[in-house]
Amino acid sequence: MADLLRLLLRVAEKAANVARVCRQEAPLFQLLVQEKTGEDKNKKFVQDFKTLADVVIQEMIRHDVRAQFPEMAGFIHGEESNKFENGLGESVTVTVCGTQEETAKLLASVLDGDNTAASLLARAIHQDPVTIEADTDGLTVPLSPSELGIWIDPIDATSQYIEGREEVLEEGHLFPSGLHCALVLIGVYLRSTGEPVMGVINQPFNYKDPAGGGWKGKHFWGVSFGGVNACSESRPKDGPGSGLSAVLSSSEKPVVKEALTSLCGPDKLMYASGAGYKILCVIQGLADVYILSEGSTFKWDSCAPHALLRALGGGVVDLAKCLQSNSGAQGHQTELTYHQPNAECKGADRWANNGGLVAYRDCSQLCSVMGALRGKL
Ligand code: 2IP
Ligand code: CA
Ligand code: CA
Repeated sequence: MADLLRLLLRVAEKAANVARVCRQEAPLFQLLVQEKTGEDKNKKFVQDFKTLADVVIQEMIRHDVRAQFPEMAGFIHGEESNKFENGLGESVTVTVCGTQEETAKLLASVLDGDNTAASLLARAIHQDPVTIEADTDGLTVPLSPSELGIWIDPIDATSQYIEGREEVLEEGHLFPSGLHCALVLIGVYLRSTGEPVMGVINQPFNYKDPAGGGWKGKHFWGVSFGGVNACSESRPKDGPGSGLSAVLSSSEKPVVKEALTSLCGPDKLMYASGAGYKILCVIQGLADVYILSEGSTFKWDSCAPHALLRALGGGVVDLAKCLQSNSGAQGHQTELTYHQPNAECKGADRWANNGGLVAYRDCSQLCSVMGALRGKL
């Protein structure tokens, strides 16, 4: 497991490099944006963007994991399909080739023959990233790659990534929107039960080097299985007597906003972009809970940050199931799982977290939220 973790940290850093390169090269970035259509469209947005960066990153992660762990090959899933239609209406299957030159050639066909852009991208894909230090010493988990599957969201909060507003982050503060909301999410689950056991999050735009070196990223990881819990983040300390704080999507239903305002008070209710970023806020203690009453997130959004929350003693539950269950909020039956599709749905919706969700660090806080929402939805 430590081997897999080290690989995922490395490949997530490569992914972050690709995401940065795509933004830095303005003409490249313009080329990359195209609209999603058909069943893969995330219903939530009138316009949802699929970028070549997304497709390329996902394929790169798939390629690197498959190379080191061939037994995982059929179990590396992600948000994107590897079919990309270029400006000429030609459909190209994006794959990462054995060499940088071959990859550049293939990408040039996607990019309508733009060799400069294709070479830039191929270089980022094949470049060795800086070594990522993770204190994984002594991390022994009795799981083999043949028991595991992977969910990838190559870039979460695409809209923020595309809009590209720059924020200077301050320690201990949640910033509602901006480039920092865009995250690379790689989650690992157990094929037999669907429980999330490992997660890697890379935030490609964490801060801008004041010396002009461009954007620098930050990474986070967690492992949680059978009594072993390890995480790059430590459990935030709760302030004395400070009340519950919550983060929501700005498009959340008024009834949920009202119930949470009563529970937390207006000052402790916050809004932020990005499903992954909101769960990261709970991991970092910038909010205590994240509540979403709609099925607008997917397995690839929640798997990685869910594993980190579990490593810290929290979790992510299915809100609808939790509201129905008589046993209260506790009990693992209501935690989100990652191995089974919604059989009645089509396209991306097969993997939607249909019942909504609540991300939490502390079970008693989850109970308070359920108490406030019961009978209201
Ligand atoms: C999106 C993204 C959005 C989120 C939505 C996700 O993923 O995280 O920000 O909506 O649920 O599916 P909101 O910001 O309102 O929570 P992607 O950007 O990968 O499509
Ligand atoms: Ca997403
Ligand atoms: Ca995405």
